[in-house]
Amino acid sequence: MTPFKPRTASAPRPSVRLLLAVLIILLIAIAGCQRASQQAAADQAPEIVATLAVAPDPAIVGPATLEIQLADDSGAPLPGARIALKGDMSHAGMQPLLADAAETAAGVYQAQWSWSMAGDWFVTATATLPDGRTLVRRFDLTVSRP
Ligand SMILES: [Cu+2]
Repeated sequence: MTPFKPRTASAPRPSVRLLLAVLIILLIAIAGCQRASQQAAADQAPEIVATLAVAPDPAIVGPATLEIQLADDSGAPLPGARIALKGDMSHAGMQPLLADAAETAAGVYQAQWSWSMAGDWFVTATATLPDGRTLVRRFDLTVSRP
């Protein structure tokens, strides 16, 4: 037989619960931002030289080819990497452009692309190198109207 136990603590009032919910959402959002910025900063191969070339150049709205070249610190091409490209605009609220670059010659990686809007863009190249390290580089460029 279980004796009746009166509750001494009352349930939190709705305003307290709302405050807790907002606090939890904020904490999750802050954690998410920190993860995103850590990913962007995680370049583990600073001695590798990465260059971006775009065609057409200067960039205009519409179809384009993006080419990343990787070279080691002696200037030799670096083959065998896997490269993912992400294009973001400097203003908020746009879907990023995403593409994988395929190796077309030793150390040369190309992706088909389509600039969707004129303005200031930054392309983030994230490469997994043959030795397992991650290379992250950001390239800023301006896309014009055709
Ligand atoms: Cu835009």
